[in-house]
Amino acid sequence: MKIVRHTAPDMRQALRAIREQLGEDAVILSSRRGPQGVEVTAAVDFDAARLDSAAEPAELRVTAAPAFTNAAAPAFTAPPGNATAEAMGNELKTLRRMLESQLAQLAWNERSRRNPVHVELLRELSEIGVAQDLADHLVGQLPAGVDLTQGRRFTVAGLSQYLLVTGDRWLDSGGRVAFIGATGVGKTTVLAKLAVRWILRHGPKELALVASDTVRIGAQDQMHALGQLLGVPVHVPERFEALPQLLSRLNRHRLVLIDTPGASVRDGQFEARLTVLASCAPLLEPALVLAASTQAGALEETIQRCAALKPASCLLTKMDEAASLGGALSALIRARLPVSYVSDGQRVPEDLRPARALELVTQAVRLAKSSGATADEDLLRRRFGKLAHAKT
Ligand SMILES: Nc1nc2c(ncn2[C@@H]2O[C@H](COP(=O)(O)OP(=O)(O)OP(=O)(O)O)[C@@H](O)[C@H]2O)c(=O)[nH]1
Ligand SMILES: [Mg+2]
Repeated sequence: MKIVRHTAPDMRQALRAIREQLGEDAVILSSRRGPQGVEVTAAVDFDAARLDSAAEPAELRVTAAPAFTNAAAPAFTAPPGNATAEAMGNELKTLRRMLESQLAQLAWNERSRRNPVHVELLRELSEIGVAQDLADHLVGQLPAGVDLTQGRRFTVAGLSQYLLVTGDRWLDSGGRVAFIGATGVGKTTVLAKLAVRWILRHGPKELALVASDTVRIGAQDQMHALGQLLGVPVHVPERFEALPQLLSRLNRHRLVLIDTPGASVRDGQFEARLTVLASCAPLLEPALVLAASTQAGALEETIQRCAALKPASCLLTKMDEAASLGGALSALIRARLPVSYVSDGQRVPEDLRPARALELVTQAVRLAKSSGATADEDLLRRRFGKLAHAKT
């Protein structure tokens, strides 16, 4: 392997000099601007075996790390005479990306060789939908020398330890809960399920319902019909902004369930309502309602946009519609947001249960198995190889 470094007034001249010295198979390793122009490091004839060589100077080992084959390497071609600075910039970006990808591949191959159990577990966690940083963290915590079966147990136990749950506390001892979330996620349905269950356990006396959704047509009728059916009062604030005054009058009820209007979390109105809810802080407990069938990225956005409200917990709905659960669980773990209840169907009150961490994680594993999810090998290499490379 031969590595050279050239400084020239501009990239074109540097590349030409490298081609003349190393030939068409030269591979650009890095480039940077300096006081004398552009400094380009290039190499030819990589030798992968040298990567482990301790005798090689550290700096050289680092630059030599991308031992990619010539077939995979970008062919070295001199830029056309009229190439603009932008085109050159783009070419460099492409080269950089290719280089990073090769580094990731190397790191992944090395990891597979040294620790096949870790690699298999990372693959399985990806199939479950667990976020890459969390998967890497879990695998990084494994005791040395565990086999695959033990490793699986450790990662499942680790996931369920990180996943927080609240227990059945609203139905046990009451609370003042406002259900907040995007449109159609199941806010009113979980409210109805909890109301019915409370009555079955404690009777209707100490329960009050608040219908603050004055936005959606039929939302008020829905709440009044529920109140009538259960024999409990339904309170309606004059305007959403009057919610704090209304709540301060409802202090003899042990459980107050507050329905709020759904909206896109990017909607300005949603944000304005969050401000009102935040002003009710000591009078209510905000609970996010998140549909497990929603894409993990969208869940993360909802959690992030509602963070100022400091929700104490969330409810996971539409579990029965979710194709994968790992992404949702990762988002909750990352946000340290405890789950109170999970809903897995439309039936009131049957399809609701208090969240249990191990049960949720086991369900995520089962779902991945039954859907036959397979991790994309190339994606794994890029994700975990990149991460491993970044750590070196
Ligand atoms: N499959 C399934 N459907 C559910 C679940 N929870 C609620 N739904 C259904 O989802 C639809 C919307 O439920 P709602 O409770 O009205 O949702 P919402 O969040 O109050 O909706 P908006 O008030 O319009 O924002 C209804 O058809 C519910 O029956 C669930 O866990 N699984
Ligand atoms: Mg509703």
